[in-house]
Amino acid sequence: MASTAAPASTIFRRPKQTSGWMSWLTTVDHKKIGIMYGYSAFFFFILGGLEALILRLQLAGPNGTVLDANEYNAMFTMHGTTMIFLFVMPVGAAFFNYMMPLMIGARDVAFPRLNALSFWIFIFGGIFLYSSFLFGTTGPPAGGNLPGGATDASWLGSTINGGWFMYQPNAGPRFSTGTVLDFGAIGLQILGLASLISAVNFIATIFNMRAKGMKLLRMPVFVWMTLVVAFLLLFSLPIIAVALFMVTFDRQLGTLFFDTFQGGDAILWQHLFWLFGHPEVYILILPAMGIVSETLPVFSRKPLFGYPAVVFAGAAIGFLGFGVWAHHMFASGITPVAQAAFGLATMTIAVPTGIKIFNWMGTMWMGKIKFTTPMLFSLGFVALFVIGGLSGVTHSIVPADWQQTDTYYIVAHFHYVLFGGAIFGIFAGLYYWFPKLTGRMLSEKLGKLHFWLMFIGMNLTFGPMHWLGLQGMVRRTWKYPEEYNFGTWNMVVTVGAYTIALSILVFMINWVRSKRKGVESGMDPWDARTIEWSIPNPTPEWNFGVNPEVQALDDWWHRKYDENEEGRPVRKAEADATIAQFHDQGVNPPSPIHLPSPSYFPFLAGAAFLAIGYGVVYHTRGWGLPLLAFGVILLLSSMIGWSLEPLEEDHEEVHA
Ligand code: HEM
Ligand SMILES: [Cu+2]
Repeated sequence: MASTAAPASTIFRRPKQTSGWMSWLTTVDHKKIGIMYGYSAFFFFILGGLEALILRLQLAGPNGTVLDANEYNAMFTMHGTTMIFLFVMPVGAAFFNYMMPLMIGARDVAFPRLNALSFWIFIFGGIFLYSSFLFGTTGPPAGGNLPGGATDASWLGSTINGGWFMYQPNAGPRFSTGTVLDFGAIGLQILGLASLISAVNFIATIFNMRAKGMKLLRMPVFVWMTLVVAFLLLFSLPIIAVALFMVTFDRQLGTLFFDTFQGGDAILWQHLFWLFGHPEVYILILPAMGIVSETLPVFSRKPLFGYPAVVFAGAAIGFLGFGVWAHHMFASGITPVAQAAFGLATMTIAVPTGIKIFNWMGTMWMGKIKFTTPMLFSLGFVALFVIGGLSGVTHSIVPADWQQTDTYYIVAHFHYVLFGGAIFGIFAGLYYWFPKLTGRMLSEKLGKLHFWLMFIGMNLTFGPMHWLGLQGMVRRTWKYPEEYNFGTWNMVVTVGAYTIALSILVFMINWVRSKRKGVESGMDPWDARTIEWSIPNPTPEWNFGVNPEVQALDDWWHRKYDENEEGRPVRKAEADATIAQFHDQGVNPPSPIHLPSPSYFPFLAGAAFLAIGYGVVYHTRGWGLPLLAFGVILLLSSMIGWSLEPLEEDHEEVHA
């Protein structure tokens, strides 16, 4: 390491820490940001999970007394909101951040400081949402009481309670008079901004920063799915942003967009919400699809079957996903023609989804399957996602949907997709790429224990919900009477939920132990196909010692293997030497490498949103507007500081 000092300006010094907590606060390295995204998302996963466990305690038997109606509303709202916006989306961002640049052979994302900004906005948005537990109030609706006759909100009930869909006008100022839904609307707005920023960043990165030779159709499927998700975010988030502004205006400034008593339109909210909300579910599932498209070939020891079809199916799912939103509104009074059209459109999504599933099965067909933990989670993903997909098709049949909607059948469906799909995919990815973070392996023994507990628990939890729903157990209900005979299966469901919790505990123990004491992984522990495995583990600060050049899809595999006449892979004689050579280049870069300098400003700009958020909620209090002004000034001055920052300060150069 040597450094040359030649700052252009000295007014705005850039921080230089490369270790200690300040280095995390100021980092612009995509890997560190990815790790921070991952840990914070996991933290929220625990919170969302605890909320689910409380819900399931309440519903374990008839006439539960753990929660009152208001608290139940608050718990399921925060549970859903947390899982979607504070866990699955950010954990997706963690993978995109850490893996995507490595998989395209880049040193960082296109705009490293913007990347840090998006992370800090997410953190402060999450803090803002959760602070409603401390500051939120739920007053009685105009002319009524809190649900269930409660008169005052308890601590558990003092948070956002309008469902993650925040249906209007229920979640508007007329029926939700406290502040909790202000926290909801503004918190989601802040979180949406974070995702929008990273979407732009990832699109720019994928289009501009690929290694030489990495044509679009040589990109790993995971990178493709990152791209599709980024476009989905780019097109869907502005819609929810507008809708949330309308809610905030209704609540803060007295507009009447959604107040049906004075000419507002409740269905308009549903259109805007689901026009975002449906693409959102693909935002949640496509990263997992990308992950298993990487792991299935590696552990089947075969190339991905029908790579272009998988890629185009992913893009088609993204595209079609914008045309089906009103299938969430079959029971909301849209015309029969609209119902028929949206029902049909919804069924078409089964086609590209089916293509993907057949291609994954084709990949495994006649493969030499290795049942490692990431493979088990990938297989779990495929199996459970198929079940969730099939029950999804049943919703696209309008009369069936009328029967199922707002029952536990729906709850079963979307948890099969989101838990069985998204979360199993995410765990497949965590086990698969853990060596890239740490240079060690997660324990296979604990991993398999984790998998089986989670797989069994998941089916115990969400399987019986199908028949509970068909028997008429309604969704969003805080209790059910004895004579309905829902008790037995609900007890099974609750036992399942706690089994899942146990499995997560096993995972955490595994993670903490393996990080320090796990078996060292070497460079290419899975004998993988893609170029992120052509550099040492853990990933060096500079990613690639030498800018990679790619000659084929699955370039790394082709450097290690030839095919014989029968099309079977034959390991090249020089494969070990190739690996050693890449390892050496990765550890000892032959020429100096320039890395972007850290910055204080993303953190400061992100923090500004906390002040802005509270300023808006409390703008009628004496200190509200000054706080809002402070937030805006902090944001603007951070932006100015950011733009005047010297490009690099004492830039670090890495020499051989
Ligand atoms: C241990 C695992 C889980 C359990 C036991 C569980 C349980 C529940 C329960 C009981 C509800 C309330 C249903 C209702 O009253 O309408 C619910 C709602 C919901 N859950 Fe989960 N859940 C789990 C994991 C997840 C995950 C991983 C996600 C997403 C990635 C998720 C997303 C949602 C959503 C979006 C709602 C709807 C909330 C709303 O209507 O506002 N859940 N869950
Ligand atoms: Cu949908």
